[in-house]
Amino acid sequence: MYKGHSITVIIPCLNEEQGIEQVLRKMPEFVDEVIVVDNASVDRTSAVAASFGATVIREEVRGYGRSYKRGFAAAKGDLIVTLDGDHSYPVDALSYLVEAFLHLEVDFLNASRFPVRDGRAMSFKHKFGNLVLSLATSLLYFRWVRDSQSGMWVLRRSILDQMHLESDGMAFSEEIKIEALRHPNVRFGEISILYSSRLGEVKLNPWKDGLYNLFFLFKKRFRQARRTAERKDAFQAKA
Ligand SMILES: Nc1nc2c(ncn2[C@@H]2O[C@H](COP(=O)(O)OP(=O)(O)O)[C@@H](O)[C@H]2O)c(=O)[nH]1
Ligand SMILES: [Mg+2]
Repeated sequence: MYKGHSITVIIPCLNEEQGIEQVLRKMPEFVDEVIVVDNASVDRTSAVAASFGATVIREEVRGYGRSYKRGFAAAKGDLIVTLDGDHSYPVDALSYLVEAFLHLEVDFLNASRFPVRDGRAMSFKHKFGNLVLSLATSLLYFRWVRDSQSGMWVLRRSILDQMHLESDGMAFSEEIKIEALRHPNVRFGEISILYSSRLGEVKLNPWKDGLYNLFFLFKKRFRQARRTAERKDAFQAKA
Protein backbone atom coordinates (compact mmCIF):
# COMPACT_ATOMS: atom_id res chain seq x y z
CA MET A 1 0.00 0.00 0.00
CA TYR A 2 1.41 3.39 -0.96
CA LYS A 3 -0.43 6.44 0.39
CA GLY A 4 -3.73 4.57 0.31
CA HIS A 5 -3.22 2.95 -3.10
CA SER A 6 -2.72 -0.80 -3.37
CA ILE A 7 0.13 -1.72 -5.70
CA THR A 8 0.55 -4.69 -8.05
CA VAL A 9 3.87 -5.23 -9.82
CA ILE A 10 3.76 -7.34 -13.00
CA ILE A 11 6.93 -8.88 -14.48
CA PRO A 12 6.94 -10.90 -17.73
CA CYS A 13 9.72 -13.46 -17.76
CA LEU A 14 11.29 -15.77 -20.26
CA ASN A 15 14.28 -17.56 -18.75
CA GLU A 16 15.26 -14.84 -16.27
CA GLU A 17 16.33 -16.92 -13.23
CA GLN A 18 19.30 -14.62 -12.58
CA GLY A 19 17.55 -11.28 -13.07
CA ILE A 20 14.29 -12.12 -11.32
CA GLU A 21 16.12 -13.04 -8.13
CA GLN A 22 17.79 -9.62 -7.96
CA VAL A 23 14.57 -7.81 -8.84
CA LEU A 24 12.51 -9.62 -6.19
CA ARG A 25 15.22 -9.25 -3.56
CA LYS A 26 14.95 -5.47 -3.91
CA MET A 27 11.13 -5.26 -4.16
CA PRO A 28 9.96 -2.54 -1.74
CA GLU A 29 7.79 -3.49 1.27
CA PHE A 30 4.86 -1.30 0.19
CA VAL A 31 4.14 -3.51 -2.86
CA ASP A 32 1.01 -5.57 -2.15
CA GLU A 33 1.24 -8.12 -4.93
CA VAL A 34 3.94 -9.27 -7.35
CA ILE A 35 2.85 -11.25 -10.42
CA VAL A 36 5.47 -13.02 -12.50
CA VAL A 37 4.14 -14.24 -15.85
CA ASP A 38 6.39 -17.03 -16.98
CA ASN A 39 6.16 -18.10 -20.61
CA ALA A 40 7.27 -21.71 -20.37
CA SER A 41 10.78 -20.86 -19.22
CA VAL A 42 13.14 -23.80 -19.24
CA ASP A 43 15.23 -22.49 -16.34
CA ARG A 44 14.35 -21.92 -12.64
CA THR A 45 12.47 -18.63 -13.16
CA SER A 46 9.17 -19.90 -11.69
CA ALA A 47 10.79 -21.59 -8.71
CA VAL A 48 12.87 -18.52 -7.86
CA ALA A 49 9.85 -16.21 -8.20
CA ALA A 50 7.69 -18.45 -5.99
CA SER A 51 10.43 -18.64 -3.35
CA PHE A 52 10.17 -14.85 -2.95
CA GLY A 53 6.40 -15.05 -2.50
CA ALA A 54 5.46 -13.84 -6.00
CA THR A 55 2.31 -15.13 -7.66
CA VAL A 56 3.51 -17.13 -10.65
CA ILE A 57 1.27 -17.43 -13.70
CA ARG A 58 2.37 -20.01 -16.25
CA GLU A 59 1.38 -19.03 -19.78
CA GLU A 60 2.21 -21.77 -22.26
CA VAL A 61 2.07 -19.63 -25.40
CA ARG A 62 5.06 -17.32 -25.86
CA GLY A 63 4.68 -13.58 -26.17
CA TYR A 64 5.50 -10.42 -24.22
CA GLY A 65 2.09 -8.83 -24.87
CA ARG A 66 0.27 -12.04 -24.23
CA SER A 67 1.89 -12.40 -20.83
CA TYR A 68 0.99 -8.82 -19.88
CA LYS A 69 -2.66 -9.46 -20.74
CA ARG A 70 -2.63 -12.51 -18.45
CA GLY A 71 -1.00 -10.45 -15.71
CA PHE A 72 -3.49 -7.59 -16.04
CA ALA A 73 -6.43 -9.99 -15.81
CA ALA A 74 -5.11 -11.34 -12.51
CA ALA A 75 -3.99 -8.02 -10.94
CA LYS A 76 -5.93 -6.69 -7.95
CA GLY A 77 -4.08 -3.45 -7.09
CA ASP A 78 -5.36 0.09 -7.73
CA LEU A 79 -2.06 0.88 -9.41
CA ILE A 80 -0.01 -1.44 -11.61
CA VAL A 81 3.75 -1.07 -12.03
CA THR A 82 5.56 -3.08 -14.71
CA LEU A 83 9.17 -3.92 -15.40
CA ASP A 84 11.39 -6.56 -17.01
CA GLY A 85 12.67 -9.54 -15.08
CA ASP A 86 16.24 -8.90 -16.23
CA HIS A 87 17.21 -6.35 -13.54
CA SER A 88 17.76 -3.55 -16.07
CA TYR A 89 15.01 -1.27 -14.70
CA PRO A 90 15.47 0.28 -11.25
CA VAL A 91 13.25 -1.63 -8.85
CA ASP A 92 14.60 0.57 -6.05
CA ALA A 93 13.06 3.59 -7.82
CA LEU A 94 9.50 2.30 -7.41
CA SER A 95 8.56 4.81 -4.72
CA TYR A 96 10.04 7.63 -6.84
CA LEU A 97 7.91 6.49 -9.78
CA VAL A 98 4.68 6.07 -7.84
CA GLU A 99 5.28 9.40 -6.11
CA ALA A 100 5.77 11.08 -9.51
CA PHE A 101 2.65 9.36 -10.83
CA LEU A 102 0.59 10.81 -7.95
CA HIS A 103 2.30 14.20 -8.02
CA LEU A 104 1.83 14.66 -11.78
CA GLU A 105 -1.81 13.53 -11.46
CA VAL A 106 -1.59 11.20 -14.44
CA ASP A 107 -3.22 7.84 -15.20
CA PHE A 108 -0.29 6.40 -17.15
CA LEU A 109 3.34 7.23 -16.42
CA ASN A 110 6.06 6.02 -18.77
CA ALA A 111 9.56 5.56 -17.32
CA SER A 112 11.97 6.76 -20.01
CA ARG A 113 15.40 5.08 -20.16
CA PHE A 114 16.85 8.19 -21.79
CA PRO A 115 19.32 9.76 -21.41
CA VAL A 116 21.17 6.47 -20.75
CA ARG A 117 23.84 7.20 -18.14
CA ASP A 118 25.41 3.74 -17.93
CA GLY A 119 27.57 3.29 -21.03
CA ARG A 120 27.19 -0.51 -20.96
CA ALA A 121 23.40 -0.54 -20.63
CA MET A 122 22.49 -0.02 -24.30
CA SER A 123 24.43 -0.43 -27.53
CA PHE A 124 24.55 2.32 -30.15
CA LYS A 125 22.39 0.17 -32.44
CA HIS A 126 19.71 -0.17 -29.74
CA LYS A 127 19.80 3.55 -28.96
CA PHE A 128 19.40 4.38 -32.63
CA GLY A 129 16.54 1.88 -33.09
CA ASN A 130 14.77 3.24 -30.02
CA LEU A 131 15.15 6.80 -31.27
CA VAL A 132 13.64 5.91 -34.67
CA LEU A 133 10.69 4.13 -33.02
CA SER A 134 10.05 6.95 -30.56
CA LEU A 135 10.27 9.60 -33.28
CA ALA A 136 7.86 7.61 -35.45
CA THR A 137 5.45 7.28 -32.52
CA SER A 138 5.65 11.01 -31.78
CA LEU A 139 5.07 12.02 -35.41
CA LEU A 140 2.26 9.57 -36.04
CA TYR A 141 0.39 10.35 -32.85
CA PHE A 142 1.20 14.10 -32.54
CA ARG A 143 2.62 13.75 -29.06
CA TRP A 144 6.22 13.82 -27.88
CA VAL A 145 7.22 10.42 -26.47
CA ARG A 146 10.85 10.05 -25.47
CA ASP A 147 10.85 6.27 -25.02
CA SER A 148 8.07 4.41 -26.80
CA GLN A 149 9.80 1.07 -26.10
CA SER A 150 10.28 1.34 -22.33
CA GLY A 151 9.09 -1.68 -20.35
CA MET A 152 8.49 0.23 -17.10
CA TRP A 153 5.16 1.97 -16.58
CA VAL A 154 2.82 2.93 -13.74
CA LEU A 155 -0.88 2.87 -14.57
CA ARG A 156 -4.24 3.02 -12.89
CA ARG A 157 -5.76 -0.45 -13.29
CA SER A 158 -9.17 1.08 -14.05
CA ILE A 159 -7.97 2.55 -17.39
CA LEU A 160 -7.37 -0.92 -18.83
CA ASP A 161 -11.10 -1.33 -19.56
CA GLN A 162 -10.86 1.59 -21.97
CA MET A 163 -7.91 0.23 -23.90
CA HIS A 164 -7.89 -1.77 -27.09
CA LEU A 165 -4.77 -3.94 -26.76
CA GLU A 166 -4.18 -6.29 -29.67
CA SER A 167 -0.47 -7.07 -29.77
CA ASP A 168 0.69 -10.35 -28.22
CA GLY A 169 4.36 -9.65 -28.88
CA MET A 170 6.99 -7.00 -28.22
CA ALA A 171 4.88 -4.30 -29.94
CA PHE A 172 2.63 -4.41 -26.87
CA SER A 173 4.95 -1.93 -25.17
CA GLU A 174 4.35 0.81 -27.74
CA GLU A 175 0.70 -0.14 -28.15
CA ILE A 176 -0.21 0.43 -24.50
CA LYS A 177 1.44 3.87 -24.62
CA ILE A 178 -0.42 4.80 -27.79
CA GLU A 179 -3.70 3.70 -26.22
CA ALA A 180 -2.90 5.80 -23.15
CA LEU A 181 -1.87 8.96 -24.95
CA ARG A 182 -4.71 8.85 -27.49
CA HIS A 183 -7.48 8.39 -24.98
CA PRO A 184 -9.23 11.64 -24.04
CA ASN A 185 -9.83 10.49 -20.45
CA VAL A 186 -6.33 9.16 -19.81
CA ARG A 187 -3.63 11.56 -18.68
CA PHE A 188 -0.20 10.50 -19.99
CA GLY A 189 3.13 11.47 -18.47
CA GLU A 190 6.77 10.47 -18.81
CA ILE A 191 9.83 10.81 -16.56
CA SER A 192 13.44 9.59 -16.69
CA ILE A 193 14.78 6.63 -14.75
CA LEU A 194 18.22 5.03 -14.56
CA TYR A 195 18.58 2.08 -16.90
CA SER A 196 21.38 -0.43 -16.46
CA SER A 197 22.71 -3.50 -18.24
CA ARG A 198 20.56 -6.60 -18.03
CA LEU A 199 21.45 -9.95 -16.42
CA GLY A 200 20.99 -13.04 -18.58
CA GLU A 201 20.36 -13.23 -22.30
CA VAL A 202 18.44 -10.69 -24.42
CA LYS A 203 15.09 -12.02 -25.66
CA LEU A 204 14.48 -9.22 -28.11
CA ASN A 205 15.54 -9.72 -31.72
CA PRO A 206 16.66 -6.17 -32.64
CA TRP A 207 16.06 -6.35 -36.41
CA LYS A 208 12.94 -8.50 -36.43
CA ASP A 209 11.24 -6.85 -33.43
CA GLY A 210 12.47 -3.36 -34.33
CA LEU A 211 11.16 -3.46 -37.89
CA TYR A 212 7.93 -5.15 -36.88
CA ASN A 213 7.35 -2.52 -34.17
CA LEU A 214 7.82 0.21 -36.77
CA PHE A 215 5.33 -1.49 -39.09
CA PHE A 216 2.92 -1.95 -36.17
CA LEU A 217 2.95 1.81 -35.43
CA PHE A 218 1.79 2.57 -38.97
CA LYS A 219 -0.72 -0.28 -39.04
CA LYS A 220 -2.34 0.83 -35.80
CA ARG A 221 -2.33 4.49 -36.81
CA PHE A 222 -4.06 3.96 -40.15
CA ARG A 223 -6.44 1.33 -38.94
CA GLN A 224 -7.52 3.76 -36.25
CA ALA A 225 -8.05 6.53 -38.79
CA ARG A 226 -10.24 4.19 -40.82
CA ARG A 227 -12.23 3.13 -37.76
CA THR A 228 -12.88 6.76 -36.80
CA ALA A 229 -14.02 7.53 -40.37
CA GLU A 230 -16.34 4.51 -40.38
CA ARG A 231 -17.81 5.56 -37.05
CA LYS A 232 -18.41 9.08 -38.42
CA ASP A 233 -20.12 7.63 -41.53
CA ALA A 234 -22.34 5.40 -39.43
CA PHE A 235 -23.25 8.36 -37.21
CA GLN A 236 -24.10 10.55 -40.22
CA ALA A 237 -26.15 7.76 -41.83
CA LYS A 238 -28.17 7.47 -38.63
CA ALA A 239 -28.72 11.25 -38.31
N1 LIG B 1 6.49 -14.01 -20.44
C1 LIG B 1 7.28 -13.64 -21.44
N2 LIG B 1 8.22 -12.78 -21.22
C2 LIG B 1 9.01 -12.42 -22.23
C3 LIG B 1 8.88 -12.94 -23.55
N3 LIG B 1 9.83 -12.37 -24.31
C4 LIG B 1 10.51 -11.55 -23.49
N4 LIG B 1 10.02 -11.59 -22.24
C5 LIG B 1 10.43 -10.86 -21.05
O1 LIG B 1 10.12 -9.51 -21.29
C6 LIG B 1 11.16 -8.68 -20.78
C7 LIG B 1 11.72 -7.88 -21.95
O2 LIG B 1 12.57 -8.67 -22.78
P1 LIG B 1 14.07 -8.23 -23.02
O3 LIG B 1 14.80 -9.33 -23.67
O4 LIG B 1 14.63 -7.73 -21.75
O5 LIG B 1 13.88 -7.04 -24.07
P2 LIG B 1 14.51 -5.58 -24.03
O6 LIG B 1 14.49 -5.11 -22.62
O7 LIG B 1 13.63 -4.78 -24.92
O8 LIG B 1 15.89 -5.75 -24.56
C8 LIG B 1 12.14 -9.61 -20.08
O9 LIG B 1 11.79 -9.70 -18.71
C9 LIG B 1 11.91 -10.94 -20.77
O10 LIG B 1 12.20 -12.05 -19.95
C10 LIG B 1 7.86 -13.88 -23.78
O11 LIG B 1 7.65 -14.41 -24.87
N5 LIG B 1 7.10 -14.19 -22.70
MG1 LIG C 1 14.94 -5.93 -20.81
